[in-house]
Amino acid sequence: MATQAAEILKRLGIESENPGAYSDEWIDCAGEELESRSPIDGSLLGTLRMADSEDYNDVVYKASKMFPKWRMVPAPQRGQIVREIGEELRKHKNDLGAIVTLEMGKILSEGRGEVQEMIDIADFAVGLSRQLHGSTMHSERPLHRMYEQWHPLGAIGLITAFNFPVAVWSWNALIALVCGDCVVWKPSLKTPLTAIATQRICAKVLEKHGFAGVLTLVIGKNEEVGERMLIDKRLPLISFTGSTAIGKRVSEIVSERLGRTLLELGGNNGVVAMDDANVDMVVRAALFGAVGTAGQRCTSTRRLFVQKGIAQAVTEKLVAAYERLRIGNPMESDTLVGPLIDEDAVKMMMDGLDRIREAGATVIHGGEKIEGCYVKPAIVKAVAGLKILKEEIFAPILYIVEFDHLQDGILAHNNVPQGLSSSMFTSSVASAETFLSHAGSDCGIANINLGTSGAEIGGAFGGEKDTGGGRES
Ligand code: UN1
Repeated sequence: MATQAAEILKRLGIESENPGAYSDEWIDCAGEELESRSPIDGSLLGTLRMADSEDYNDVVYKASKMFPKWRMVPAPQRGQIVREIGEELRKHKNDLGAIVTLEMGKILSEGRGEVQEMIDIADFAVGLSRQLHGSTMHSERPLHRMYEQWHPLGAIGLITAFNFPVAVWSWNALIALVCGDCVVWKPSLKTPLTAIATQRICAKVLEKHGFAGVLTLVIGKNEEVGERMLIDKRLPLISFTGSTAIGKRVSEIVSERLGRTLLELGGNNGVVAMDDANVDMVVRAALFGAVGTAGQRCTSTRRLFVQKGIAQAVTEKLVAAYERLRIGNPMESDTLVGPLIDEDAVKMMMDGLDRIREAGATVIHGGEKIEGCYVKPAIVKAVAGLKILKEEIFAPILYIVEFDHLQDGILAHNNVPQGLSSSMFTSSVASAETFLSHAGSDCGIANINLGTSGAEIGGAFGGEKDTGGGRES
């Protein structure tokens, strides 16, 4: 793998040592050194020097200084620049997708899929750049005209997570760009090289047009960067993807200064499978939803509620499908499950399984450590109402819970603090409509006969309750 990785990194301009921030040019930062190691085999992909608080200040200063200039560019022209960014991303799709896989560990088709999402959102943003409509209304005052117009906010702060190191950036950044905002990006410290590679590709386009500083990057520790962003009045909006616990803190601190937040926090997504569902479809969707991205999506399926009549068939088929899972190197095309992000994540999963057993649920398949960051995805048999079901464990653990009637299924499904994504499998229009109605799923996203994971460009992405209520893309 070493030579393959080296070639990909080189083509993306990643060196063995890299600068950790970009304001309107790359900055040789003064912070600590950070190593990026692949979860695939622990190999060192590269190092970088992180930003300290002065580097951070420099980045925000440049982005804020660029804002008055950028906001005056007509939106359709901003859109043309985003179109060029999309074209550059098309050219680098395979390499950028591969670096996502090397650094984050998701399988190659998912790594490339993420870059495809960036390309799609670029296209979407180009269209939007000619459609930043506002309404006009009749005034009650004579000879008076009244209309709404959307204005840019400023430089916005964007804090992204390791599990979608590039797609979520693009959902926010490329839309921000057509709206006339600048972007200060703090990526996860677990995927810094992916961020540097993305920044290299996209900043070049802006530099060419004289707009260096519209998209900026600052990689640094929470104390030096993350915490400063929250209190920084120069960043009127903070978009944050991550855990509910940290998201609450983000919300509190940013609201304290009357800033705005866009939060995309924990999910604990459930599928409700009715007796009249297509069993094979349920099995396929639950499998992909639970083990895809090794269970590290905020949209991963974590709870499968099955009506009594098909419970046994679904369980048996699912166990059989788990037995055939190909777990291994995510760079190889026949692998379905790659490693978890790091050994801490493995430990978190094992601790989670211990607590699940203590709570009285039964692990009926998998759940073992393999080696390094690799694990066997687990299936757990549980009963509705168990407290641990309310917790998001960020690992491939799927609960199967039986229920009797539609209403019991929906109640059990909604009985968690989180509210991101949900699905029902049924052939009954009445059941489907109930699930989609306000008497049904309480999540931001509700699907019928389709799994919980996966986001589609242009459909507002986000959740209710402890997921934070924000909408992206
Ligand atoms: C998807 O399921 O395709 O952290 C998108 C996450 C989300 C993105 C999920 N922010 O998993």
